[in-house]
Amino acid sequence: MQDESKKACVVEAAASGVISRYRDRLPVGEGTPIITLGEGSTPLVFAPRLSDRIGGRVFIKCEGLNPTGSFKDRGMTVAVSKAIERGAQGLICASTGNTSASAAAYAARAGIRCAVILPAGKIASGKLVQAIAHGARIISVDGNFDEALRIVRELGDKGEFAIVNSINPDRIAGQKTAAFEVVDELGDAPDIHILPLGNAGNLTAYAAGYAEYRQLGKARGLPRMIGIQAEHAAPVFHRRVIERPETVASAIRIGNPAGWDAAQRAIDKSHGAVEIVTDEEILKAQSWLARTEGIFVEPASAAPVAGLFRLAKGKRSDLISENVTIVCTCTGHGLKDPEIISARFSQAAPVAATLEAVREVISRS
Ligand code: AN7
Repeated sequence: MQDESKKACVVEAAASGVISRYRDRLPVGEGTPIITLGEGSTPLVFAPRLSDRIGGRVFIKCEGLNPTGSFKDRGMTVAVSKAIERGAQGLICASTGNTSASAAAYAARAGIRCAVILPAGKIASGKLVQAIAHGARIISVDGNFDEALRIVRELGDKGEFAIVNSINPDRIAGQKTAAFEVVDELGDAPDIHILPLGNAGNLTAYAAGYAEYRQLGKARGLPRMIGIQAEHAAPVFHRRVIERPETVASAIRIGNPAGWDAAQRAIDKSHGAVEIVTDEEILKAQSWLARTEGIFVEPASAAPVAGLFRLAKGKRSDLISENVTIVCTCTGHGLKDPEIISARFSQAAPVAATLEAVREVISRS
């Protein structure tokens, strides 16, 4: 009985999600069981004030609106479907938080186990709560993400556990669908695509998606791919491994990205760039975007917005002009990391529950 209800779920849900939408461009076949939570088809929102401020036409790809609140779900639906097809009984990943949240949810959906290896004390609370809620086995290590990923690599795809980090090519395949969506919506590729750079999978995925669509004649050009790193977690920018990366944007607190070479090639090929921003700029951009455009994203996702502010002022400002279309991927939802905001906010003492008292407080502000 239980098995039947599970099957019914899989079939029903396959009507939505990135595999259903872009099946012919993804490595799935007739026999692949589709594990989906309806990911993808996220809003591409025009940002009028951001456009004004930097002098181009800026759109935000709101990837925080995926089922688990980040872009990871696009790759996870493909990686988990393929893992199930190959007979995996469980998933394993290292994570700065979002991959583990996504893996935990898709494992639950598939009815298999999930083990996540996390840098102790460095995971935003919302992401940790997701892994717990979905029933993942959580292993905190006394080390950073790079060390956690090394352990996962050493464990390997042995036994029945499939690795679902972005070193798994099925993840990248799924994530390229975000570029398809951008072109499908804008009618062409943008001039610039800017996004955070952490383990350096997503930038490569977008570049692959744009290249594929150009080959199909759906886009005329390829955007410059611009990756943004946090000042003290910027191995690609500095061209060296950072042993102890630090940033308030815990999602991209990575010192030795697994996708480094591929991302660098994609950046070079597109005449793009890697830039850095400070933690202070990240938090300012996060707050600005929330208050000015109504879009609340996690700190890592505010990094490209901070990067745009820098770009518009700095020596590459020639890249931006009125007719330039820019897509900025905001990779994860602001609710993932509530402490970042709540730490800077102190709730005033309650007032009497009377009209006068409330009026008095409103008139003060
Ligand atoms: C919100 O979850 O690496 O450059 O383990 O969560 O493709 O790694 C997350 C990365 C950007 C960087 N924005 O993307 C993980 C993890 C958010 C993220 C990135 C991450 P990549």
